[in-house]
Amino acid sequence: MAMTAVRAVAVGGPASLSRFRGALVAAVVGDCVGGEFEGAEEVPMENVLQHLNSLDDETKGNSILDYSDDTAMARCVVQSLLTRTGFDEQDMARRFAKEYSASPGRGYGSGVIQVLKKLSSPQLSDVYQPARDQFNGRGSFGNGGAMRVAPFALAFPDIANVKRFARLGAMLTHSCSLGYNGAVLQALAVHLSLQGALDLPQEFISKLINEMEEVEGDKAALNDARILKEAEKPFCERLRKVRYLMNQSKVSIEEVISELGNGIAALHSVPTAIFCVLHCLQPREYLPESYGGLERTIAYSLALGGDTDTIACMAGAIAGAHYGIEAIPQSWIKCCEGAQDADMTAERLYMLYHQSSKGGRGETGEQSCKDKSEEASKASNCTEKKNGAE
Ligand code: R7I
Ligand code: MG
Repeated sequence: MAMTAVRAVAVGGPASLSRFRGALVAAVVGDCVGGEFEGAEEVPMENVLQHLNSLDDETKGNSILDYSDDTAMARCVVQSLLTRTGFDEQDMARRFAKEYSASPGRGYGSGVIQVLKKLSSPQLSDVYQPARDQFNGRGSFGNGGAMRVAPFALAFPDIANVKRFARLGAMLTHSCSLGYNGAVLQALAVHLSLQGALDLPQEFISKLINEMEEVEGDKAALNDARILKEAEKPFCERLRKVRYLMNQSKVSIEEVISELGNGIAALHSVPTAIFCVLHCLQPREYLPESYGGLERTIAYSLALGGDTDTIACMAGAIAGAHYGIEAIPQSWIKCCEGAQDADMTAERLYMLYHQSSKGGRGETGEQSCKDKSEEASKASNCTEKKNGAE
């Protein structure tokens, strides 16, 4: 009880600046420190702790852990949202393409590279088309839309806008509902965490399930789930598993991997990241007592192996919005490329968010929302048609 009160003072109330900074910076830190174990099948906790301890080692000088495509694309999202004071698909697509051609070696998924190359063509009229062409016209179900989505939750105070723009932003590269709905789920988790919803974990997971019931109820999602032989409303199914696992007193890493996954599909990583945060709200005997919740979350995400940088990045964004910037060790921030930059841009997102929650967004922003709403239904119709034809 007393510990919660202390934390609440440090992090401030709902949507405090500390939470914005925490979300953006912890996402970068998760990406950078997670790179060490990406693709590993088994990661002993001992190795994770050794890696994290080495970040405190001043004798290593200025050695920096590079960020990967997760952060490279999230930075484009932030810059686009700030420059356009809202969502502008042309601008965001252009930034993704430009970033890829300037720095192609960031570990992009093999499929998405084709999309990014096509997005750089000046002849392209529909920026959603390259993503729709992926995987024989079904679109990618990878977690690339979800890994970069946190800034949407930090730009739009209204939950309907968070869902709408998270989906559209993801569809620029991931047009399969199992890809873009993963992004919607991740954005919802950051949105709720920013409001302080993780103070009541049972309600937090129930809210996510309720929201996703509606999100996954559309024709495109039901159709994709059927074609890909997944459960009806697959993210809801996974979130129920998260709820089951979070209520167990002991859960093995093997069980988490086999129930939730640790792979590059959004379905096998977004619910996993959410579980990492929920599981690490309490101290765990296999993690140092000196660790706070954010450090526990990052360490635990790494110990799952698989797509460690992206799972730690997504878990970091949710946990950072809960614990705030003060919970991230300075030594970790210093070691991660782009973490200090993220801290500075977080304040600008905070201002954009609070400006629009007061209704202060100008004409262009309002108009832009209406246009994007129309674009959303157009994009969703296309997906429905495409799937119907298969
Ligand atoms: O989703 P994406 O941007 O990146 C996924 C992960 C992230 O962790 C990145 O950081 C990177 O490390 O990889 O990349 P995509 O290329 O869209 O999807 C990733 C991979 O998922 C593809 O290369 C495919 O192997 C697989 N995949 C699919 N396979 C078959 N059918 C995605 N969608 C499909 C599909 O529909
Ligand atoms: Mg990754």
